[in-house]
Amino acid sequence: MNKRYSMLFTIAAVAIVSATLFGSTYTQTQIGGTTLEASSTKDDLMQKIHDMGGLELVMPQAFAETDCGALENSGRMVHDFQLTGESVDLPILGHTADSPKTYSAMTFSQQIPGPTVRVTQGDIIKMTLTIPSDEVTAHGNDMHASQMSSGNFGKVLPGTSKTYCYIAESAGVFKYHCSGVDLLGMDQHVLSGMYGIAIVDPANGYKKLMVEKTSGSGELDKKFYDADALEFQLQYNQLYLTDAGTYDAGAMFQHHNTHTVVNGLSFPYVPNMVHNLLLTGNPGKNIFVAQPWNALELKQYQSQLFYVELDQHVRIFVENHGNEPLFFHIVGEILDRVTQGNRVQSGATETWLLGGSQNMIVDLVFDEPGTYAAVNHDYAAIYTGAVTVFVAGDPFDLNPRLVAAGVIPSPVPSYAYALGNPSDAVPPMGKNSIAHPAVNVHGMYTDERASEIEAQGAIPLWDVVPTLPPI
Ligand SMILES: [Cu+2]
Repeated sequence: MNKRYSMLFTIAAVAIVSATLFGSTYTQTQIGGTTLEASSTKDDLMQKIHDMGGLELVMPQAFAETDCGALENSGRMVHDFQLTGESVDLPILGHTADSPKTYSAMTFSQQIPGPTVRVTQGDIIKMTLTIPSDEVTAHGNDMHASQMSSGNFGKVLPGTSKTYCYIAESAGVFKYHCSGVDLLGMDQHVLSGMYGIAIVDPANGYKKLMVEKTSGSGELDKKFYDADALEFQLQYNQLYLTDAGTYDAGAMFQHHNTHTVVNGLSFPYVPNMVHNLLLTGNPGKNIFVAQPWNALELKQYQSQLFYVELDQHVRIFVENHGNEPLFFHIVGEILDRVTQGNRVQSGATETWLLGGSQNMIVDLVFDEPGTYAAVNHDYAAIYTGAVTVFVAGDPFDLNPRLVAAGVIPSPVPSYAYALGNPSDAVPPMGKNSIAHPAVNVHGMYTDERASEIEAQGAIPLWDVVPTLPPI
């Protein structure tokens, strides 16, 4: 394939559904600040506390020690976590190279979601938020992995930076998000893109995965998989936008979202023209119902797929940043284990529910070659973007063709060896991580950020694919 193809698929169907469902824009007045004021006075409150016998505040160590100097010299591992707060325009559904369609995004470090920080339970996270002097607003950072006074999450003004340290005492997945300008506008900042996760690996590592199977004669058998796993991260949210691409608070208050985003994009992990070509011989013949990010010119925004091996332990870190529930389901699969914090919540379950600001770790194994779509099993969410396609093994028998074309030297257990997995879905390596065979540049990144991801070793498929021999 030696020529570039323009966007080959119009998203008319999606646009029509979106326009029908979400065309109207609410202009209802926001709740005023006065509504939030407590009705009792400070003196009343103090008197009540006195009458109760007073309060004794007992602060755990992680809560009390927010001084970086003392923590940095404690002998614990310190992770320097540097973030910037920057407003930029980024593409939305319907965007093409010829006809740009963008919205007013807010980012941590020019990417949505912000960078993932990964540590081991008991380590110290040293967070520094810097706001460039030309940024239009102040920002803050509330990290749910911390246990410290909310005063630390206050506003950081343009041209300044702020640092705090804390011990990541609890294992699990934890959201971090902009706290607005001392809470003001927090909804706008978070729903415009200022969110990310901290992954805190358990001090003793992850547990083996046990999967129940029945043998040929029908008796129950247990199969154990090593704790090491191929890992992905999936972060869910919504966009509430006006036609002009600005934040629509009225729509938010009515829960009328305009897009559902997974790692910052609607429909980010569905087939693209390269998959069309490999499977049908025709880059213009779509193989999936919605392929909105379907041209090499879209670079880091061109959709990509997740590739896993058969009989491989897969671990997915999931966070729901949004206002809507997430009914996490993988079509054709069963979630072998669901963990929240460091506690197993369920095993062999079809769907698991996450409310706003909730997370989980899903462990599973794909047994059969095929394609599997991870969805928010809410139809409104599916049709507005919550679809992630996993491809397990070699269901399309591409190995002989890839070997014959010289793309790979010998058959491979997953297409990740040829095309890589998307960079925005691959968390940093942790205690029990299996390295991905290759990673491609994909995500809601600015061009500048995409260049940095590429410099770290991710493959720019939009440059590489046109150089490949006929397959
Ligand atoms: Cu902000």
